[in-house]
Amino acid sequence: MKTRSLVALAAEPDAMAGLVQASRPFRWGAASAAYQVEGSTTADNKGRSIWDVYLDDHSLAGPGVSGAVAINFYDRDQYLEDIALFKALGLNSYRFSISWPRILPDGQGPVNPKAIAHYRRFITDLKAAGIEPMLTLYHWDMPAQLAAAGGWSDPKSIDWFQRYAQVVFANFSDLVDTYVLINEPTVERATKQLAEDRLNGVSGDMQIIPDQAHLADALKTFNHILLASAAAKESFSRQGYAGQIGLALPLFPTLTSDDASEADKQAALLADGILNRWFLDAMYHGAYPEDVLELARKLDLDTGIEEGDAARIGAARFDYLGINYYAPLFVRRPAQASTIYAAQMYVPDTSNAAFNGPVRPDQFKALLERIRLDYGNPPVVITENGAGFPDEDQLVDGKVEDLRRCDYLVTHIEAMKSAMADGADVRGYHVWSSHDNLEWLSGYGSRFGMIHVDFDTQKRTPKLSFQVYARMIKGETVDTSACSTGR
Ligand code: IFM
Repeated sequence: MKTRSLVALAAEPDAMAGLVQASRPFRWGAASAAYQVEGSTTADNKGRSIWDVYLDDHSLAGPGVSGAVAINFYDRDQYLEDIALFKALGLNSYRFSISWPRILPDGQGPVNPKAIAHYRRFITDLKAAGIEPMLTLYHWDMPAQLAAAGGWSDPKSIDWFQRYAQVVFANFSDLVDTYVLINEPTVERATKQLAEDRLNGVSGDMQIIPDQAHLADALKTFNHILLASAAAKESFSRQGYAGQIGLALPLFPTLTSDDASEADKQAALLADGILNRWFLDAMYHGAYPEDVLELARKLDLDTGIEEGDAARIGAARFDYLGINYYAPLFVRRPAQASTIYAAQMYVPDTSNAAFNGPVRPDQFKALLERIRLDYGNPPVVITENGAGFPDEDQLVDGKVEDLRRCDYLVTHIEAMKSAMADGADVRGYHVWSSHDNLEWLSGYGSRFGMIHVDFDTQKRTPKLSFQVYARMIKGETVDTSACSTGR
């Protein structure tokens, strides 16, 4: 059966398999992040994060929109009910993040024993249900003091993060063997830029591709994040812990329209260099991409990058590549642009666009093929894949028929399997997200979950996508006809 061969394929030994437990079954999972689900933002001596500042102090997601309750996932009674749902769904993996300002309330020390105890109990509860933890150390909730001191733009962030990672490894290594160090550096940067723009009264949409004015800080930030990750991995290895360490990168196939000009194509290539190859080339080739470096030289950017930085990142040899895939990015050079470099993302007219872009499972397969062919076929875990659509997720007669999400999941899992059949070394897949939750600056209006949440009562209702994903995990052959109304 298809799914059995998928599992066998995923477990097949190869040159790098010593780094991943060859006997481990394929991870069928779902994902979430602390600030988006936990609530209880002042419980157990938690410190503040930049997101408490953005939403509670400045109402950047709208009046009254706050992470103070979210989906109440910090509450043990609540999360035990949720774990029971995960078990019913058939998950054997759950990716979640722990909150840096809970563990180290001021960002650097002292350690908060209540937070450690909370997460140890949560992980123990997950494992008791047969679900392996995939622990993310950082999913955007930078401690407020560190954010005020410059966050990832400050080279000291490398030491801040390394120290935090050491605390995490020391307190969880007996329970956890798979870590995601940092989630989506490029999207975090863009989201923070949007937040800062709103604070400064500048309107506009999120720009994932940094513009010329923000490029120096973007490249500096990405370099610090990669160095911080290398430093954490070095500590992990030095201390002799066993396990797998990676990052979750949001990778974006960059596309142009059929009638693209040379300038549009150049813009798309540079966007690919900045968003994708910047990370992949450093991690797998030990060098930053020459076209982006050349642009930085031409623009005389102060990136703070030093000789040997990319080599250190390559030498860290991360154990697996975490990929967050949602959609490709269409890129063009704006007609009016006067700067040397100008790359603008846009969403082409399509009836099939989700919140995060056009629905293109073919591009998911192409991305996995590219990783296999250009980067030596490293072990890959899909750390996020999923979708939300306007006007979906209506609760009617106790049911939520999220037909488009269901279709998205079926077609993307098929695309992944097809890439695996061609040899891509994919070891796991996590749907974003298990539940509807707090979508950052979009607040509670953009739902991504397989479990509907009534944000007033906290009532959970598994959606159609939950039922269909459960069937796929069981190994049933499912096609998109499962995603029709009234079954
Ligand atoms: O909700 C986010 C998540 O925090 C990071 N990846 C994309 C998701 C959906 O937009």
